[in-house]
Amino acid sequence: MTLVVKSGGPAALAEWQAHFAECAPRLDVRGWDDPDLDPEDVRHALVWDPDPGRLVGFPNLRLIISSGAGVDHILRDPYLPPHVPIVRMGGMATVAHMADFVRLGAFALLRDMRRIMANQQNRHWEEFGVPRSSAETRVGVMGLGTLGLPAAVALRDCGFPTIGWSRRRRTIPGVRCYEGPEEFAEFLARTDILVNLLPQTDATRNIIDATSLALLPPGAAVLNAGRGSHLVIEDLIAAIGAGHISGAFLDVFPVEPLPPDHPVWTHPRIVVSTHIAAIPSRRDRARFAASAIAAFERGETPPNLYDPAQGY
Ligand code: NDP
Ligand code: OXD
Repeated sequence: MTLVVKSGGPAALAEWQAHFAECAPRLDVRGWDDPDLDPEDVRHALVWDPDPGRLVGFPNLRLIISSGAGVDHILRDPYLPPHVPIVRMGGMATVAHMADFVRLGAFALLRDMRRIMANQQNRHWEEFGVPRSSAETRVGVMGLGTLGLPAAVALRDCGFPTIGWSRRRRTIPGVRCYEGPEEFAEFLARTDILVNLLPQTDATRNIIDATSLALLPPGAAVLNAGRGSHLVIEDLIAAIGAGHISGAFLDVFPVEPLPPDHPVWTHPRIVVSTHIAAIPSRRDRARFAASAIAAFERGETPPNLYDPAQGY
């Protein structure tokens, strides 16, 4: 069975092959641009941002596995074969990395890490306090799925009073959960640090805009690890300029790589990271992909299946 891989570029292929050889030795792992690849042989594809029109050229393709947790980079292909199921990257490593990242982001916003780093860079000695402790800072997590729910639990366990919001109501001990558009304003009004872990869908595009930012309490901050399309950056910059929002930690952007002249790179109240919130090792991803393929080939429903009806 042939698995074609497009993730990490040609330089990563040998590493993918070595990891799959360990956990799925019967898979024939080939590169995306392998000139000897017979398209008829391809049964599975592990991809990040596949070139539009390429996947439909594998007539026997049975399963697509996203090399990341989101699938927007796959869905943008207008020729995507609609009958082929898509598995989103998952597994404990992705969950653990994201939980670490939201803890980092929440504490960085709480303690104004951007200012600490700027002072170090400028050799500027400044004694400054922060308005509240973690126990006094309410964190609200948007999206309580594979990544958002454990992230909310991790934040709760760090001592932040934590709430969550999702499409359907979730139940998480110690985390008050809100659901749907009708409870969104109440959720925002009780959130000092807004953590976004939503998927990109028609319903979530631009969800953090001037209107929702205005519903956050004065001094609130934003951590966006979902997608760049969730946040209207101009509205965020305006809300920071107006003094309503105290700062932001942004990991994802509408255009990636973020263009060098983009104003957020140097904004004194915004921390920029480069879409690195949850990047499990290739070994972990190969193991997850191999287990999804094995489940699929046994006729079982693989984990983390994309639901076209919901769009995520
Ligand atoms: P899941 O599909 O498991 O969870 C999605 C969550 O969002 C669910 O709780 C779902 O609600 C909720 N949701 C979806 N649509 C809406 C809506 N319209 N209103 C309210 N809630 C909604 O996704 P994951 O947790 O695996 O991943 C989330 C996203 O994180 C990815 O799509 C990707 O964009 C991003 N990501 C970013 C990474 C990074 O490095 N920055 C790494 C990995 C992922 P319900 O529970 O009711 O279904
Ligand atoms: C993503 C990822 O989907 O990096 O953003 O996994």
